[in-house]
Amino acid sequence: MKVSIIGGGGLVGSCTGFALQCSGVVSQICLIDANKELAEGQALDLLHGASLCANQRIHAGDMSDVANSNMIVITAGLRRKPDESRLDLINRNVDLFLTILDQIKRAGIKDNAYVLVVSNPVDVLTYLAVRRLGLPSQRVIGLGTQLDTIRFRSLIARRLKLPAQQVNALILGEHGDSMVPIWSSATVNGLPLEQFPNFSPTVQRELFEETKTSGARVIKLKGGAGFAVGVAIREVIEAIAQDYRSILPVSTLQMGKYGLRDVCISVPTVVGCGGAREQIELALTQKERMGLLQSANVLRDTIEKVESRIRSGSIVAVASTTPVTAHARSIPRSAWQSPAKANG
Ligand code: 2OP
Repeated sequence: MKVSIIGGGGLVGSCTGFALQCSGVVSQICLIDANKELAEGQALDLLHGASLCANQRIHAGDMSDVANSNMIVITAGLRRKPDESRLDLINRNVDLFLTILDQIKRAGIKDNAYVLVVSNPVDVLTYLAVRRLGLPSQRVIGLGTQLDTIRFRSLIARRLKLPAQQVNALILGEHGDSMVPIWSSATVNGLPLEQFPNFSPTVQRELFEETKTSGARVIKLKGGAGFAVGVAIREVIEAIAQDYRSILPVSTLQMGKYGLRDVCISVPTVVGCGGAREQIELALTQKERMGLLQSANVLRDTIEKVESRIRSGSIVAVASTTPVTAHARSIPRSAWQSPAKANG
């Protein structure tokens, strides 16, 4: 499997490359970036470790590499500021993302390729990719709450002094402020988490808050996520490459499960050969189900605003052959937010 990482010179993209190298599952890793020299440096640094990791072809490339790629990972985009929500980021990232989508189409993506969207706000950008790339929707997947879920499990393990790999707990919904913790099915090696010592409603609240703010905290401390998001991406790619049919909380176009349609959001999804093979409707508590619906409403609302901006021509893909720049024209938030909210 040839994996091309658009934004591969950056922190998320290069950590993804390293995670794929350490797992040895894919045969080729290509790093594409607006900053060509950075991509070359990251690829060379990875290559230097090949003799201890895996027999892979690792190199920097450009958008022409998309044409024979089996998996295209899009991590390019501007990072949030510590106090900025992922949805706030959309007014800075959409036209950059549309430019990337148009460049992928111009390069000629394979009909049986997969696209994994990581750039934020990932659910909205995944929806745009589904609608604009012309691939079957199952082959366009957003990282969604996969990263939030592994953070959630790791933080639960640390707080309750449990083995991290035996903690099973899900975050569903938006990869953002409206994400939903699914405590009702949380277990430790099959045993209900809520029966464990030191587990309490206060611990629940604190752990979820810590999970929800993890992205912003990492941005504040070190500028942005890298290691955890890299392994989160690797798990999705491995599930496809090996047809594991893993059940992962990734963002895909909803077809009716949980009453959700025409929105990309994270629900438990069987991921394997073909991409998102099936969405699984879990029995959720009333509170969890309401949280998921609310999350979908937040995303639908933003998608509608973005689509009307695209239709009005205020968000345009920069149709250019020059490499994607990482600095997109901003759309004044007030331009697409209702006046009442604009002062919010
Ligand atoms: C995060 O939560 C990059 O959105 C990603 O860190």
